[in-house]
Amino acid sequence: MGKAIIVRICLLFFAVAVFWGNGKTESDISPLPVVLRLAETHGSDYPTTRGDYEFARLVEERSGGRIRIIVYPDARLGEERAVIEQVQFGAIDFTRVSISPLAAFSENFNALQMPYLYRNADHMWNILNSPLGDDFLDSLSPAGFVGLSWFDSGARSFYNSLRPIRSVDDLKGMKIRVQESSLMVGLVEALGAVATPMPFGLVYSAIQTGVIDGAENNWPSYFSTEHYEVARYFTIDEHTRVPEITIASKLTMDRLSDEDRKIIVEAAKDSMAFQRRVWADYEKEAEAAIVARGNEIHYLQDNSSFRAAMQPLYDELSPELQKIVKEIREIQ
Ligand code: GTR
Repeated sequence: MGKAIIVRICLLFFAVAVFWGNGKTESDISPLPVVLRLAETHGSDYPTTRGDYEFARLVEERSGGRIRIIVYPDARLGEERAVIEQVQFGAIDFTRVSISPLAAFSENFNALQMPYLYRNADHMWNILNSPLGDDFLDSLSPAGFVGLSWFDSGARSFYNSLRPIRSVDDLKGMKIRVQESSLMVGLVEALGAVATPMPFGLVYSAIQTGVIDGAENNWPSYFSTEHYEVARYFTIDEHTRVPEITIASKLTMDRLSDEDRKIIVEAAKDSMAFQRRVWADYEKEAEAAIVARGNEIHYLQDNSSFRAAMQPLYDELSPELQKIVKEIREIQ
C-alpha cells in the first residue's frame, strides 16, 4: 500500500472520530444513561404501580436523566416468587412485591405479616417507619437484596364462590388460594380450609373452573383482578395486614456509585407518601364499585373466633420471631 493511501485512511479515521465525538474530548461526553428494570405484578393504573412510576420519575429527575428505571407492569417479567429469584441473582434490578412471598427468602418477614398483629393501619405504619422497620429493610442484605421502601396494601379478607362466610365454620373444607408463603398456608389451614398456593395471575380462572373455591386479598386487588365476578361472597374479616416492599438487587446496587445509590434510596422513600395517598383513594373507589355491583359483602363484627383459631401460628414461631412480635405489640 502506498504512503499516500495510508495517509488518506488515517485522515478518514480522524474525520470520523471528530464527527462522532462532535469535537469533544472524552471527558466532555456525558456517560450513557443507566437503564434499570422494575418488575410489578399489577396493571399500570393500580395504585401500587403508580407508586413505582413515581419512584422511577424521581430517580430520573434527580439524576438529571442519567438513571432510567423502566417499570414492567402486569407481571410481564414473571410472577412474584420467580421475579424475586431473578432479583436475587441480578437479572432484574428492582421489584415491588408483597412481603408474603419475600418471607421465603428472609424468614424474619413472617413476623410482619402475622394475623391480627397490628391494632390498626396507623400502628403498622408506626412500625414500618420506626428503626425496627429500617432493621427489616437492612436484614435483606444476606439474601442478596437491598430493602428500599414500604407501600400500603390495606388488609386482606376472604372471598369465595360458594357461600357467605359468617364464622370460621363456614370456611371448613373450602379450597382457598394463598400466596406462595408457608405462613399463609398455615393461616388458612388453621381455619380448617384447604390451602392452595398459586401465582396471582392464575386465580381468576382457577375460581371460574372450580379448581379452588376462593382466595383472600384487599379491596383493590379483589376489584382490579375482577375476582369479584367469579367469587361474589366477600367477608371483611381483615385477618392480616401485609405491607408491600420495593427491593433492589444487591448486585445492581453494588455496581452503582455512592451518589447514584443515594438518589435511588431517597427517591424510593419519597415515593411512599404518594403511593399511600393514591392507595387510600382507590381502596374507597374499589369498595364502592363492588358494593354498587351487588356482590354479597359481609362485614365481620366479631373476629374473636378467627383470632382464636390462628393463635397456634404465634405459638409455633421461633423464639427470635416471638421476640420481634412482642416488640411490635409494644410499639404505640
Ligand atoms: C396483592 C399484592 C400483590 C400480590 C397479590 C397476591 O395484594 O399487591 O403483590 O402479592 O396480592 O395475592 O398474590
